[in-house]
Amino acid sequence: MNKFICMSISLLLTLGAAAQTESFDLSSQRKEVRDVNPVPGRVLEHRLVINPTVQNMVIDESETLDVTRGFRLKDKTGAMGNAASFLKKGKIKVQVSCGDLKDFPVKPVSGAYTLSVTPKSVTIKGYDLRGAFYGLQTLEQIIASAEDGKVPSVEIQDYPSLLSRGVVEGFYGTPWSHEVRLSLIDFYGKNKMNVYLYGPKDDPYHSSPYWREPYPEEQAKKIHELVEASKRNYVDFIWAIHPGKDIRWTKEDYDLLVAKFEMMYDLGVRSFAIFFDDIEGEGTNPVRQVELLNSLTEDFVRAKGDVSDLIVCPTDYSRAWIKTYYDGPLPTYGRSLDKSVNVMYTGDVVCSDLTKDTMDFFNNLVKRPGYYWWNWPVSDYCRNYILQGPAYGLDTSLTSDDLVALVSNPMEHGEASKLCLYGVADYAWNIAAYNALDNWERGLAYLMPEDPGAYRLFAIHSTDTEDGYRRDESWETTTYPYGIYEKGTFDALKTELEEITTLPGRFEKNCHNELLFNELIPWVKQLAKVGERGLNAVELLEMLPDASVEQLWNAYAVAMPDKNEWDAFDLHRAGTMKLNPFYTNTVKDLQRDLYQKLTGRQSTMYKTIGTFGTVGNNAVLRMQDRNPDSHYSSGEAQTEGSWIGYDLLMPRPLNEIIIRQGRNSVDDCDFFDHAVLEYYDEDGEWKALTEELVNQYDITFVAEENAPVARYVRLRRLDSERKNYFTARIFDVNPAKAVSGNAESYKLMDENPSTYYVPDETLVLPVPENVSKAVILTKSGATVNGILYDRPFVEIGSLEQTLEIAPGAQIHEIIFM
Ligand code: 14T
Repeated sequence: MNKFICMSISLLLTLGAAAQTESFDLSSQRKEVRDVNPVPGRVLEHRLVINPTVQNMVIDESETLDVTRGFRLKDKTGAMGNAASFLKKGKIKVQVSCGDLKDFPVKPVSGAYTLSVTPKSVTIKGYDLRGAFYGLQTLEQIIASAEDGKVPSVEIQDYPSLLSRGVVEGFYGTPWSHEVRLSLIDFYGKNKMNVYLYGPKDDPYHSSPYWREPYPEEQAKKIHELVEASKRNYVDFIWAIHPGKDIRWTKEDYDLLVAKFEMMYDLGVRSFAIFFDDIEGEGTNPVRQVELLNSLTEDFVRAKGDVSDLIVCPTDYSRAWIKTYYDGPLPTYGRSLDKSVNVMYTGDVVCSDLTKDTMDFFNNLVKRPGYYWWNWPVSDYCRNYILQGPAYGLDTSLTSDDLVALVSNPMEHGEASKLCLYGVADYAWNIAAYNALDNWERGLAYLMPEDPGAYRLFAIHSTDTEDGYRRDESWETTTYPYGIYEKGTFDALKTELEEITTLPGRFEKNCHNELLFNELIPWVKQLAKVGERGLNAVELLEMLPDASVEQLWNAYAVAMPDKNEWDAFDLHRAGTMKLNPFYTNTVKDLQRDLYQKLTGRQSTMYKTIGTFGTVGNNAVLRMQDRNPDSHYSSGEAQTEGSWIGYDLLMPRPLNEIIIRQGRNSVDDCDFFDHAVLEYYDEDGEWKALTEELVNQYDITFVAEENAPVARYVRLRRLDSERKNYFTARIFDVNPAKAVSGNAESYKLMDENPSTYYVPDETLVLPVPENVSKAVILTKSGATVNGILYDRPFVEIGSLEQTLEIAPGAQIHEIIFM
């Protein structure tokens, strides 16, 4: 034994002493669902539903205004005609004016207003035109809350927590359509958001290759229309440029950039941003970036006089890679960037919670309060999900001293992002009062008033990303592990699953926003499928106490999804935290159980165990499929003591272990660059199978003679600076051998009924000696020795010298006994 092995073992003994009881403690691995922060807040009763939540409001229920009498607008601002068009013509006077609010307890900031509803009239006073406009938005919502045509008297004083609140269209993928953008701009106005930062990564005139070029006429016209729509909604349309991929720090490129800004100015744009995110090379030079921004502030912003302060997204936009030394990019910004320039920041990592700690860290470097870019509900890194959960992870003790702005980067599905933005708007307007759960409930009713229950039932099961920015999901649903059924246990779950299967029909009938419907429906349909599979799981669990192996396999196989169904699910994943795992876990345990009952032996359906919350996910199968093109990702950073491995279900000789770490074996960052392969021996200790492995993606262990026998194996990380995720393409223990010429045919006799193989030619298998029958577990039967067995569970009592299986059958396992 070399000294590295000795060292690693002694290290282990000290670290792991507590866990080394007689049997390895698996309780932490048995949790049904990984921990994520729960959604904060609680549902409230609202007489008036107003979003965003107003700062001060006093309702007097003893008096009411009869809104059916209609309204007559007295608009002293002269600018509210359009904004007040929701008022039905009639008698009640609505006076709107603008100006000083110093007699009221409101912050004197753009957007502040007061509103008074008495039994006779309505009065709105805005701090500015935006404030007057916001007063009208509040009034519209008050009128919509009328019961029997009446609303109570109410006094409101209102103003925003943050000066800038809104959206950055900053994702990769298909930019929003013009129609969706216009619909969103109206939504911003209604929800008192005042920023629309235009920066879709895949607009070539925003980024390379054409950031220097004018927009083609058709697109220029549309941008002008967006500017106009934004004005009507008191939204600042901010046009961003992303020049860093190929910018040269020359006078020529500077002039071209100014010329592009001039073109955008001519289209009506009055606010500008420069994004230096996701670039490498010359463009990242912070000294040059600062020179550019300072010059632009002088020569363009100040020279024009009617252009807003610039906004920059630095290359160091996330704490994960921010360099804090003196010459680092952000300290350089902090010292030399013009104080008027706002600096964007995404928090601790790319997609992360907004906290006091993270803002303090950033603000201290850039010497100004940051402009927060919240990477939620963006789904460009997980495009097969549609995120519909509550907006949470936003610290409600923050103030405008901590951040100047909050902009959310949404999904490429603009309409389906509104539910999340309803929360972002609420938080940014009134931080201290923000109640994530209550906001979400209100948002559902606002966006699908015809059937909020249907939207809710879909949304509550479509929130998490599995290995991205984790969000709580299905938090009201209880699922059950294998084998604990008692009569009555499943009633609530069954009822909910049944209701889920009806969702596509309910959306077709009740989701009258066609754009929203089109965005959601692929996921709604897949969730309905999850519901059907869940009902099958309930049925299997109910059968379990009394049914035979044959009956159970048949009931499972009949409903078993085929590959096409799983492929379709992978494109539109929903219910991934609880509902889908309920089915897949039930089925996995059933397969293990049936195999064991049939053969008296444990299957080779090893359980993945380890320190990562994702080891219970189905994604672990991607390192058990022998396919180097698919991989499992931990979805969370590795740390000291991270490990991943298998419970082999019983002590087995460890003949061969094959691991391929990373997404490739050359330069992937997501692997253990210092590790050791270990087994848990009968003395209750982890012992090394290899020496310490440094920078080794490909690990192959082959026992020489006397293979060690163990129930558990693992790859454990040793000392390392690495903070990346862990990924692996392959992690196999004692891989089974092919039984025919086709490599995939190992699945026929791998003692694993979850894998299957469909032979494409007649399969001839020698029958071993001393066996009296064969059981073939199939999806829908097979032709064996010329006889058609048309049930999934195929039992052959009288055996010849060979088994001849006709091609085309989906075969999960062949068992001789
Ligand atoms: F500018 C930034 F603040 C930012 O977040 N940039 C991109 C953004 O466009 C994208 O939508 C977002 C979410 O995927 O993350 C940033 O893009 C990344 C970040 C990464 F860490 C792209 C690849 C990465 F590896």
